[in-house]
Amino acid sequence: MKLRTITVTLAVLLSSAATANAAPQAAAPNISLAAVQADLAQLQSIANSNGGNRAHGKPGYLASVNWVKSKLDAAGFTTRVQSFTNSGATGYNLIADWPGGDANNIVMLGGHLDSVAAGPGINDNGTGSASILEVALAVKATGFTPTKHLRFAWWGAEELGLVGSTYYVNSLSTSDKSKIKSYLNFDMTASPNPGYFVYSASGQPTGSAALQQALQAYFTSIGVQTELTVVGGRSDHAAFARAGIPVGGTFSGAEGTKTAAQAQKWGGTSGRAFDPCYHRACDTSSNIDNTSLDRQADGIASVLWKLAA
Ligand code: DPN
Ligand code: ZN
Repeated sequence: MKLRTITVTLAVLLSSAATANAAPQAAAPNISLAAVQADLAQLQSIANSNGGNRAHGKPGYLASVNWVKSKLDAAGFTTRVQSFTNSGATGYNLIADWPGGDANNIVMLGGHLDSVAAGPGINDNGTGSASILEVALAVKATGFTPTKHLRFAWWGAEELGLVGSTYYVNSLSTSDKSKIKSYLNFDMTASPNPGYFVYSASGQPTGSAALQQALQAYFTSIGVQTELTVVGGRSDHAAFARAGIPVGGTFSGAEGTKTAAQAQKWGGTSGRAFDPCYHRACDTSSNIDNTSLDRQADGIASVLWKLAA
């Protein structure tokens, strides 16, 4: 981390020396692992006091929305709760806009905030939810003034079939959709036996080579190998891809088994699932690989700063 910070700082100094009159570009912040972990502990505690889950239609879901929203409101985001009905229950998407930037040129980050009914959903998807929350809060904390407009979203009822994200995309006009130039999805970023997967541009109707490459470049910069994966219709980026919006994302693996070659490059245990607690009661705050959690959160910030500066 330290060496990388020094290298980045040097690169920034050199590039600002080369372009003496250009405005300095802020380097992406290092997202605090402790802060992301504290958010996961909070989501676990919300599940504990609400029957053990944060599922669509259950009180733990709305409590999760209200908690994330309060942190964003306090930081100065413009938040909106969009409700919808599914399976006889009201669901909610939380959308947060950072004021300013080019409203016709939007970079959007999202992940689902609901768990399955079987458990608290901490890796799936407390991790993506907490990571984009801390990246959003870092926008405020660092005084980042992006050229592009930033929008963050926490989706409801993903586990029932991408319901919230699909509802959101369908609620947009053609013109609203065309303003979203990139959608990045983070669903499971700290699987206990982690892989480092980047959504393949060629696997999506509108997978974006630029987004794929930006995510790959971050992992290369920290010396971590990646593999491409085709997530297809398994997470919320699919709703955006179907609407023609360029999508990308990362994933640390679910029920799939880590191969010997993958254990060789990433560590962990071959012949074992990336997340043996996927969709189970044991997907708790203990079901997390902290190295993966830390790298992924920093990577989200790195890519956002590059895309939006
Ligand atoms: N859609 C995820 C879930 O919530 O169950 C699992 C998943 C995430 C699968 C990302 C593939 C990629
Ligand atoms: Zn998920």
